[in-house]
Amino acid sequence: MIPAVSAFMDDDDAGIGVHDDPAAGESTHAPLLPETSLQGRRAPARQKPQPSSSSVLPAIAWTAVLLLALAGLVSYGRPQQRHGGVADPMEDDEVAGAGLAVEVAASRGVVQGVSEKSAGPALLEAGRAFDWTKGMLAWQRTAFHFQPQKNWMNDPNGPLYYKGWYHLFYQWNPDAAVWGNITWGHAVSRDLIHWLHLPLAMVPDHWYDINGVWTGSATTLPDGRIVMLYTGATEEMVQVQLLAEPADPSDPLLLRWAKSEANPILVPPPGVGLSDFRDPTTAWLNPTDSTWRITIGSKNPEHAGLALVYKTTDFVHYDLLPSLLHLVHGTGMWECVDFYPVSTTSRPGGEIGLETSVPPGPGVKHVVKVSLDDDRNDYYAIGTYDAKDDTWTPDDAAIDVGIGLRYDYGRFYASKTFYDPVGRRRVLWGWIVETDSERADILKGWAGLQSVPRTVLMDTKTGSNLLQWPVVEVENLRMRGKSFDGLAVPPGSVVPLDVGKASQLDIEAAFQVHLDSSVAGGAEGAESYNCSASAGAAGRGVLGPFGLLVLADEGLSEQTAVYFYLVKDANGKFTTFFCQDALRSSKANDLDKKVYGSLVPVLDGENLSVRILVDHSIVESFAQGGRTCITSRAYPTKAIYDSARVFLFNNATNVNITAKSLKIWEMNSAYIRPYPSSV
Ligand code: DQQ
Repeated sequence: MIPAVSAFMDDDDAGIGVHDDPAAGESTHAPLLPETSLQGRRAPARQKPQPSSSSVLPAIAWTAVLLLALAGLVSYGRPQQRHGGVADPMEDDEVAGAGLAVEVAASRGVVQGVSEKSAGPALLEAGRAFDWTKGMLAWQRTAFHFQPQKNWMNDPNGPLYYKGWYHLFYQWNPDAAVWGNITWGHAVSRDLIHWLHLPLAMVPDHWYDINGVWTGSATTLPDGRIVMLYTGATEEMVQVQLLAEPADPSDPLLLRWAKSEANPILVPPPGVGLSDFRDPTTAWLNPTDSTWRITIGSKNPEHAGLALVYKTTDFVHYDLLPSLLHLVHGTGMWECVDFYPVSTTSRPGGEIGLETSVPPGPGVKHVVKVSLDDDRNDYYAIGTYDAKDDTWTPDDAAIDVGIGLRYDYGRFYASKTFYDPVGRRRVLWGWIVETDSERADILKGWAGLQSVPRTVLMDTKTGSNLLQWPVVEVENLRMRGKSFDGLAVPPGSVVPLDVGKASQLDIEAAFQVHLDSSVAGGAEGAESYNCSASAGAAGRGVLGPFGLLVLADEGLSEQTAVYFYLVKDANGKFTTFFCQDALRSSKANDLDKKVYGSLVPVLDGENLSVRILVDHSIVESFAQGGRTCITSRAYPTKAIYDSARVFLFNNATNVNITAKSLKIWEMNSAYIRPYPSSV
């Protein structure tokens, strides 16, 4: 399932050179709704919708979808004109907030029972507010990441596949570009890339969810029915669990949702805080008694994060089980818990994802993921699910959930997976927060992105981490590609790469590190480096940093660096770090700019490899086939539109690097438009 990063790494003898990639050029004309492909790299074959007696849309709805598709066909096949028609920043250099008092409210989340949701007013202290022009702000909107047409978006909710369509719901504020008034936005796709925005799925209209239709998950029952469980914030700001089902199961678009008469189906149990009880998971069948289980995150008075387990047969009545699925001291409130099986055996045709109810046993481990409210990062651990007592034990307690591995070492939160029965894969979405100020969000009129959907698999080579990789359909957006083979990057050098437009890119690079045995190892070894505490790409070490600069201007006054940094210890052992440096990503100061990153496992004989998706204000990076991932935001003021560039760099003092292979594709824009009736 994972596209082989090494597919083009074998041509050892390829000389230094730059050439257009002919295959890449073929995929310019990506599909429109309603089409799908799991092949990647090529425009998929056209596929008609397949209505069956149980899946026939009302005639009007189908007509509307087809009209929309036709309209899209006319406009597609060339990079989309976007950003409100602003083709060049210099066209629109009017200062966006000129003469406008932009009110930034104090924390709303905390008052309403969840934590603060965005970079707060602190970014505006001491007169840091930058004069963003309309052109700069318009450029920040992404081209192939899912985002609503306007306003605030946070967590992905209830992803599912139903009668030919992928459904994505999300936390949305219909009224403003800041968190609040939370409803469920809804969009559908044939291929996880191109989306139709649908009418709101659920709005706060009952006493039990009047303060917010919060996060939830979908379960597909064996007979095909969909059950949606979600959290409601009541009139009294109590967190309760709620049940909804499609009002018309024959509608593949699932336009209308019926909230259960039995709501609320769960209230906080004794001993659980009224605002510490949220985000029910997808249900799984316990094999010991063939009844359903769900888990819900919470915390105890000692500040341990924990996951409660409930048993149900009908999704209306529930029993709280005596044991917790898991608890970790000191981790605080667990939001958006996710729990799913992964296959630990490698298969000749490629690894596959597992459906949520696949029971524990040989070749199956279970992942627990939690979103830590304390630090707003998503942590996971791999372990064993004991179905007899509904408990889970991590493989390695030293990297237990909440204290060890993260899905992403940048900005990635409140994520959720679902099992895609068509692709036989587990797909992950995460909410990518803004790192600009709320003032800028209000000026630009939107805030929040979803990551590209990622397949999630066990890394059967290391046996100790997951692999995340953009779903293969992303490759259908690749247009003109360029290959650069065997480029030498000596210490202290910056190598420009002529790739044309550089705001929408898919980059795959493999580096050879020419290690000289005379390089002395440091006494502290791996302890001596920490991406976040370092000076980033500007800090020179013996064996790093080296990698790529994206969203850089010609003079390198703005740049986002994606890089490796090697450390050799006194015993000659190497440790590899993978980092992303946003410190110099923009000249503007009203931004939260950091260096992100962590260790990345590199096995004997492996090159260092990275895939980078650049999409305007987001840079998503995957090292070593997705063992370590970093997503950061960038809001350049100069490196935008035609001024965005890409460079290789090596800021190490004592190591020669060869970019053994490097491919860079310009990416088309995804087709993300409203469903006609929803405007
Ligand atoms: N977002 C939702 C909550 C969840 C939090 C509210 C995580 O249900 O815990 O918008 O970002």
